[in-house]
This record gives sequence, structure tokens and C-alpha cells, in this order.
Amino acid sequence: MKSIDLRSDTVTLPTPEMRRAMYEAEVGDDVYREDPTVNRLEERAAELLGKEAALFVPTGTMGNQVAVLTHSRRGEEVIVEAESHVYLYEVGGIAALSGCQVKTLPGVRGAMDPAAVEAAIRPVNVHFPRSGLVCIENTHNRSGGCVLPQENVAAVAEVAHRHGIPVHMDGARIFNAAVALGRPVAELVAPVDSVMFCLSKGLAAPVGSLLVGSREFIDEARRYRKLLGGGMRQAGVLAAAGLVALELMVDRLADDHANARRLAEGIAEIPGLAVDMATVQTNMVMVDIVDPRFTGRTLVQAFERWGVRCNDVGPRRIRLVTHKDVTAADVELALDAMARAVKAGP
Ligand code: TLP
Repeated sequence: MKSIDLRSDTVTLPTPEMRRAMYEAEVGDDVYREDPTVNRLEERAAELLGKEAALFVPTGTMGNQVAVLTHSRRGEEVIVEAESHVYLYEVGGIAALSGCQVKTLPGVRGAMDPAAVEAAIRPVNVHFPRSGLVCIENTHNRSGGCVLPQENVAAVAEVAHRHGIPVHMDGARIFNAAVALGRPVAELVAPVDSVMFCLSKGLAAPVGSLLVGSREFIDEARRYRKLLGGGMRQAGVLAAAGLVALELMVDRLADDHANARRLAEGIAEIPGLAVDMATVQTNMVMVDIVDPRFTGRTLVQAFERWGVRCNDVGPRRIRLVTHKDVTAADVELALDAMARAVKAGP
């Protein structure tokens, strides 16, 4: 039986074009800044995002943590949305690496209320930590890949900047947001100071993320990347795949979005499962379990027996993610398998 892997877009395999580019990549020692392929990728990323400079990092987690290290000082407070990846899924890096404490604010599909951000900014007082950074996430993973409304991004950035606080965007899937909105990615990130985006998710490169921002910021970030062990020498073999990802894999994200929509519509028809269609904006589907026989864990196990892999993200919630290794025909097969699995029970 064919297994359809909807656990994440991180499971995508590199394309033949990527393999070829990796094989042929011209490389050098990137710590000496002598890897021409890494240099090209960094220049291209900066250009696409409309920022001065970029830094190639092995993972999104390192990109976000280098950003926090570069923007903040020990003992400061970082304002984050309560369901954000940088807070929930990065091993406590904000505390462990930057020595900052976190102030979480609730979000609506990832979007924090600008007034709440303003209220959370600490006044000058000998008792208080300084507010050092605001982090936002686009698309927002835990809400099901929702796109932040652009006016919200602008309003949050305006509040932060008015108080002299920089804004970092975890844009792991910012190209999904750009494709969903039909807007250039540079426009989406224009209000923020730094952005991390991933090559290794929907864009299907095997490894790699980029941190982008001002030249001064990236120069300093390069030191923190080295501190974390991210100075990667002949990394051009990886960057080559990243260049192919940026060249060939962005427009096709629309297929993943269409597949996610079809998947969501089909799942909503399975008795005992529910999907909030308003949240299905990009390549993710969050499924709420109404059927009392299942929990998130047991539903994932039941689906797995029927050849569909996904993750539970809460006691009564699972997540399915579409990507380039899942076709429209696979979606139909998955729907059929999931309906049978639910009918059969845990
Ligand atoms: N997300 C992974 C898991 O870690 C949850 C996934 O399968 O979605 N920011 C966001 C918004 C992310 O979704 C992820 C990965 C990261 C950062 C971290 O990227 P990596 O895995 O490259 O460290």
C-alpha cells in the first residue's frame, strides 16, 4: 500500500534539477566568504525580499534564534504570539541562548492585536525588563497556515518601531503567503526589520533557510551563526539546491494550496471530523475531532494503518500538510483511506 505523507512539507525530497545543481555547484569555504554559490543565494534572497543582505543558515530554528540573539540583549523581554514556533517549538532558545524572557500575547489566526502589543511594551522603570523585540509568524503554523493580514503586519511594526523596538518575522512559509495573496514577497516583509524563511519546506530543498535584513544586522548575525556552530564551509552544495528552489518551486505552491483546499473539503464531509474552512488558506489543514471514539493520537494511528501519515497537534486536533510530493490523485486516495479509517474506528 502506498503511504501518503502529510506530516509536513519538510518531508519533500529534492528534485532532479536540485540534485544536478548540487552535483555541479561551484564551492569554496563560506566562513572565508569564498563560496560563490552561497554568495549568490544570499544575494538572490536579499533581492527577492527587498532587504540589503542575507545569511544562509542550516535550519529555520537557527535562523530565528540568530535573529533573536542579534536583535536583543540579555534580560530583555521578547514579545511573541502565544502559539508561535519561536516560542513553542525551538527548545526554549529565547531563554537558553539569548537570556531573554518571553511575553506571550494571544493571536487571532496568528495576528496579535497592535493595541495589545503596545500595552505589552514596558515603560521605563527600574523594576522592568526592557522590551527588546517583537516576533511575528507568517504563515502561522499553529492556526493552520493562515496568512497574516498585511494591515496587521504593518500596524504591529508601526507600534514596535514607534517605541524603538525591532520586528522579526518568522517567515518559514512566507512564499506560501505571497502566493496565496498574489503579492510579491518583498511587499509582505517590507514593514519588518528581519525575516527568516525556509528553503526546506514547501520549496522542497533538502536543507537550508535564510535570514535577511539590513547589512549591519546580517554582519552581526554572521557572528552569532558562527557561535552556534553554523559556519558551514563548502555549503554551496546545499545553496545550489536553494537557488533552484527559489527559481522553480515558488509558483507551484499554488498547487499545494489547491490540494489542501480539496483535502479540507473532503475531510469536512467525513462524519466525526470538522475543519474550519476559513483557516485553509495555504498548504495546511487542521482537523478537529468531534467523534468521541478518537483522540488526536489514536486518529493518527488509525490513519497510519490505512496508509495516511499526519501529526497530532493537540488532544483532539491533527494537522495535514500538502506539498510537492503529494499529487491531486494522492489527495483523493488519502480522503478515501481516511473515511474508511474513521468508519473502522480506533
Ligand atoms: N516547523 C515544523 C515543526 O518544527 C513543527 C513543521 O513541521 O511545521 N518556523 C516555523 C513557522 C516552522 O513551522 C518551522 C518548522 C520552523 C520555524 C523551524 O524550521 P526548521 O525545522 O528548519 O528548524
